[in-house]
Amino acid sequence: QLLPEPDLLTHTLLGALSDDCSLLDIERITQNVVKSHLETCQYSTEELKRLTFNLYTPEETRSFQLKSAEWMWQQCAVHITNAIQYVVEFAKRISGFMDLCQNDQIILLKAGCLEVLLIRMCRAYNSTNNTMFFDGKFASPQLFKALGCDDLVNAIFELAKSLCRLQLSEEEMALFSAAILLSPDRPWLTESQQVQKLQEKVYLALQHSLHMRGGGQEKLDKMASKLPQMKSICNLHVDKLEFFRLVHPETAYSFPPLYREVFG
Ligand code: CLR
Repeated sequence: QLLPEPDLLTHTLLGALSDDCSLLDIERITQNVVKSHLETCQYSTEELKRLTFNLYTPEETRSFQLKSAEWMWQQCAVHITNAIQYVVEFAKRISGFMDLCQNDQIILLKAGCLEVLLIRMCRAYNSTNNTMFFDGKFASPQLFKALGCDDLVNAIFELAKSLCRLQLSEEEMALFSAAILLSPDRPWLTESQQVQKLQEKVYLALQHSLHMRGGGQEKLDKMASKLPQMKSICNLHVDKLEFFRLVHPETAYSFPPLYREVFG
């Protein structure tokens, strides 16, 4: 065993960084990130809970399935764009993010916003009936059939299911989202050092938060183990979009500009 015990590692990390990241800093960061998350998460948990039994009927589901691929893609692109705007607002409210140069802000958002969306998605997912909140009601994966990308849709629902099993608190979700957004290894960053410093602090805050609730390191490992799944969904989405653009260039051209900019 080359690595020290997880607790020891946490301790060492906390110790090593204590100069520029005290417990007080960690608490401040946690509060800032959680507040930013709650202010920008689009739907409150109460709201989503209240709507749990608002399901698309089989008839409604069928009528979605009979729509054209163009129409369905357009709808989804609009909803995703709307959700991205909230992620941008989340990023802007994370202290330190706006101090980065604009170039880096854009790189981080372009590279990370879908991943953040995928984390947020588990709030909008109901694992008891495998449905997702979509345009006011809960939808099954079959509803998205017209898109012609069952593999992507199924992968998204699978991820939602497995993230749900982790039973992340809003605090854990918020810090996990911020840590992913602040990834210093995104290509073309100009000040990745500064991004890394921010990520380290958020990561410490996440570790601290998990530590407080017990079973910390194990949960952190489980969260980290979802990253490859998230990456492959992002890649699959880009592939599907590229193919769609080839077949329906005029529809793809009328997608919301922000969607085209982020994924184009
Ligand atoms: C994710 C959490 C956000 C709100 C939100 C908005 C749009 C939703 C998305 C959530 C979940 C996934 C979703 C998407 C619209 C279309 C997409 C339902 C709930 C489905 C899976 C279809 C994928 C389409 C591909 C073309 C990408 O706060």
